[in-house]
Amino acid sequence: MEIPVFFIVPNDMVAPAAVSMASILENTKSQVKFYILERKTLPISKTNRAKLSDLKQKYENFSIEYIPVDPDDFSDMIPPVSGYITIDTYFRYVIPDVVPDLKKAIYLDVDTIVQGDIAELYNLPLDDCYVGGVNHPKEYWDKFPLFYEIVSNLKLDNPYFYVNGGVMVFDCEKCRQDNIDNLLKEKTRQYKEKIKWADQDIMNWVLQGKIKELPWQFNTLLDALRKYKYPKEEAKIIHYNGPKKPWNCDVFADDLFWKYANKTLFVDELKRMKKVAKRKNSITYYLFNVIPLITIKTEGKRKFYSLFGCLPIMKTTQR
Ligand SMILES: [Mn+2]
Repeated sequence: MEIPVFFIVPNDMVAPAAVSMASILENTKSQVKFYILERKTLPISKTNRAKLSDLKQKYENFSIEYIPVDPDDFSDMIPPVSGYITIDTYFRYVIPDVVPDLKKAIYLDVDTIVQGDIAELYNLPLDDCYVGGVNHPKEYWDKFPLFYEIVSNLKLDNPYFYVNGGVMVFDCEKCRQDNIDNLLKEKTRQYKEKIKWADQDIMNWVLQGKIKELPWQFNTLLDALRKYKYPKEEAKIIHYNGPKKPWNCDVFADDLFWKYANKTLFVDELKRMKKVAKRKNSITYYLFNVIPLITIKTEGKRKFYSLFGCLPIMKTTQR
């Protein structure tokens, strides 16, 4: 049995994708086939391809196929609200179609770490559904006003079922039979003014009633671990969702990310990315041009002020 795993990878996201791939391979004995959906207009560089192939030095149980997707096919779909999501997110729609004989396939975001056996996810029954996904933590509905606003805007039959798009399993055969790819594209164009979270909104809304709920362990969001204390050891797939990533700042449970990053040729690049991002988010004012009087660090909506580069004095949160 070969397990098909899809990633959407712009050339500047190859490094995190490699980390997720290494984590999969480290924890399964199954043969894995990676399908990398790349931008036709900006394909993955030769250097990056070579660095990905280097995973062969450590793992034998995989192969990679690159599939170019034309972003122009999605250009009339409105760009999603959150700045860190790009138009490539819509590439998910084509997964059931691009490899015609696939029965079933897994999709993963590049910001995931798989610490369980990927075969377990692949073997979960989807019953008669088009896709399987993990619902958001129940705490989101009470404690996250923006989330509540976005989800209620969709007027779902069950307003408490809205799966996260970072980990999905597709019944490709069934999707092809009912031409789901086209339906999703059509609805995205039709309702583009209404949707906030891109294809995730559309899939939850268009496919409602035909989405199989998968256990939380297969897509454990960062907040579930950090704020709501879901046990980290039980998470089979950790999803560093949101704008803060292990490669742009310190985030909860990023030790796991770096553990697998160390198994790839991308580890130095990732460390560099983080350094650059941290520098960009920090500004220091000097007294007499030599004494670092005050440093302001920005992390999302929060700002941290410190004196002399080390004494924390104040924290502000923008609402
Ligand atoms: Mn993600």
